[in-house]
Amino acid sequence: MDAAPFTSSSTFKTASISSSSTSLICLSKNFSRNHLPSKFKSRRNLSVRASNDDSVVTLLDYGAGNVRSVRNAIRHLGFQIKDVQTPKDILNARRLIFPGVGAFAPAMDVLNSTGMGEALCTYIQNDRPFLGICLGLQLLFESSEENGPVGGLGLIPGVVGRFDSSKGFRVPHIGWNALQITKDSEILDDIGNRHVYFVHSYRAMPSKENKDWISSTCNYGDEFIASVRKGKVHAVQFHPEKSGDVGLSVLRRFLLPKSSLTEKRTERKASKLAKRVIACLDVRTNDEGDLVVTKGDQYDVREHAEQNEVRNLGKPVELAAQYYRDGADEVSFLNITGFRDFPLGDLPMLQVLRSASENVFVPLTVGGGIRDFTDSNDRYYSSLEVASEYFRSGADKISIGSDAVHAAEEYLKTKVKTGKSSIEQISRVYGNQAVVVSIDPRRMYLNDPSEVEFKSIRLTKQGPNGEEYAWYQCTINGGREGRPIGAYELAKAVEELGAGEILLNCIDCDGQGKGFDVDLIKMISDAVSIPVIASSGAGAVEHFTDVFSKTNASAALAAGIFHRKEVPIRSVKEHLLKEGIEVRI
Ligand code: 1PR
Repeated sequence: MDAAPFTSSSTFKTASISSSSTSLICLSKNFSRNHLPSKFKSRRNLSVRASNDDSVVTLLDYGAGNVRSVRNAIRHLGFQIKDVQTPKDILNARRLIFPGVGAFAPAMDVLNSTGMGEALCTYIQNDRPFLGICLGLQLLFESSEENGPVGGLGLIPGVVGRFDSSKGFRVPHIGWNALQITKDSEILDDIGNRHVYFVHSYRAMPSKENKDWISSTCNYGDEFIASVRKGKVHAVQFHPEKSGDVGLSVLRRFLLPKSSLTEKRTERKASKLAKRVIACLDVRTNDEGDLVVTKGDQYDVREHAEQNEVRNLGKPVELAAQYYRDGADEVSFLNITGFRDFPLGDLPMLQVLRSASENVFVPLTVGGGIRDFTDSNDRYYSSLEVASEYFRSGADKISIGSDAVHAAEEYLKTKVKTGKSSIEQISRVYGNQAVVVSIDPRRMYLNDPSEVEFKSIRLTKQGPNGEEYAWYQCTINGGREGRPIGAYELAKAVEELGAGEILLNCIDCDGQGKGFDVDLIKMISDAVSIPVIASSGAGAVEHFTDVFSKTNASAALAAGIFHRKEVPIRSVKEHLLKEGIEVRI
């Protein structure tokens, strides 16, 4: 798994992707510099010849999706990129970065069918500078349980397995963790006790057979391998390109190994997963035709003055960069009129994403209008195509609103997973960690839970007429239409369909600044085993402590308080830390 698909942007146009995968065991358990498997010896005489240009980084992008952020990070550090076109480019690389994306089996298929796997093995065997990222680490192992068992490159002993969600840990593992550094790794020297960003459902485990490879581990239910290093060969399970400054320093240390960058690592105990603080930008075109960040009051984004204009709180790219600098753990863009406009026609929105991803090195989510669509020329676009364009433009995750409600209703009616819903299509290709479902529920008060067929809860604060219960009705089209499905039923259904995360809004609380709807967030975060992002209503730092201490939310998202500069992100995090809640600083 671990992000992104096989799209038309494939660098290796000739690679055929089949469902079967052949194992490419290139090195046995005893990795040695002089041993090359006979399978490869007989096929080609591969020799490694490094190119001389110091400013060039060779990138192995086998076309499985969004490596734009890796490209952006490399360029940001002042390097140029040479894309691998043939196996020879791998052998001739001066330094090679392999940001594995997509699922294990199709990745191995591409490596096998293009000869890239063989070249990779030779390159690594010759101790040439290599950095694998995420799946780029997992592929070095003998095999993976993902879509398998499937054979890997076999350089490192061990099997890549799935996290065990039965232990109460949410899978995918999404978010920021500190590492337990076990040996000098050069590239990790600046990390110390700072957090790095992970997003994966599969992981490799330490064993005595692979002990000499491991440079750091991380604890998430199990202790898993966070990075490996042998000689000049490095690989990390986390995403340096999405880990803010600390991640950029990992890349810089790989690209400039001799640089005398400061700060040596400090020992620390492995941390828990940090709670995330997310800045959200609701984006739409205003009446002058400019794309602006707006903010609703219970989803009403128009000023209540005579002109009735769309509230304009700033420019999307500038605000995203600002929030990144301020310490946001993620930035979300919601194209709030996407339900009526066709997002691929919304070129400014795609441009916003492209520009933002050049300077924002934490995860970017984009939502709005992700659904199947037929344009005025009768050209049909699948939701997968729409999402792919967002991914290519720099999104790490996409968020589905209205279409997820339709899919869940259909699924609950038929109990059949057709494989055709946007959630299923996109998660199948990009992995479920890339698919967020955004829920826009409205509180419906009840005197008695038996009044509705949907799950209701006893409220901590009674309704306006003394009601003690409520159910949460899902809406579509930006809260304009209520649907016959509750937030609880929707959350459970979309998890089954393959969503990897839930963004849980609440129309009643949106823009009110009176705190999150803790009752709702507790109900949903207890019901599913995927991460839940609490949203709507933040007005003070205490509201974040409240939601994290009373619910199982993995992240909290806010918009208005950040846009109006009422509470800086830093103050939120300092407060959480003071209250003993782990966050990334
Ligand atoms: O239905 O797939 O096209 O997706 C549309 C997306 O746009 C959905 O994610 C939906 O939540 C969002 N959306 C649609 N209309 C509005 C609106 O405000 N009129 N915004 C809207 C939803 C809610 C939050 C907001 C939090 C925090 N915005 O994202 O940022 O409530 O606000 P606060 O901290 O100020 O309280 P589709």
